[in-house]
Amino acid sequence: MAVTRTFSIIKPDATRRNLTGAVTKMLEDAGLRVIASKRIQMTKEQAEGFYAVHKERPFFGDLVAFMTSGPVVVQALAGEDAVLRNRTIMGATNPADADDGTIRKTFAESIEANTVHGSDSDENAKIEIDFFFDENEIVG
Ligand code: RTP
Ligand code: MG
Repeated sequence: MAVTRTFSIIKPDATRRNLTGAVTKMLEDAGLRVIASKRIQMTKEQAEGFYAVHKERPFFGDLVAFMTSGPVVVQALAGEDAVLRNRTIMGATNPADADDGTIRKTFAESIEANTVHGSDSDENAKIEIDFFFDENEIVG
């Protein structure tokens, strides 16, 4: 299987509870390697741009408010089949539906404050990594 990249966000509910290390450890234990990482305060414009695909959804305004409510940690991750590997360790969007042992089952507070984002395809992983990182910030 090929080593690929994905993009992850440790969301404000996690940074607020000082879970950056605990979440990152679960990603690493799942076979993912952090190849870029930075803690940022997302602007409203960044959050609206990043989640533009959801702009007609009823939860869009709340999602943008949540994602700008505190710091986030954006990361590029590498590993075998990284997108699927990350989605598996993250668990379902709604923590009530997430499998035991997943990040969201362990830490998420609600369907919105669900601790992590992960890209849903290789194509979106590249778009999302490029949204937050220059290539020279990524060290594989
Ligand atoms: P993500 O994009 O963050 O990895 O999560 P996902 O694919 O599992 O979920 P998606 O459908 O893409 O939704 C993006 C984020 O929007 C929030 N959300 N809120 N209130 C709601 O019904 C609702 N539904 C989704 C969550 O923060 C979700 O991760
Ligand atoms: Mg999504």
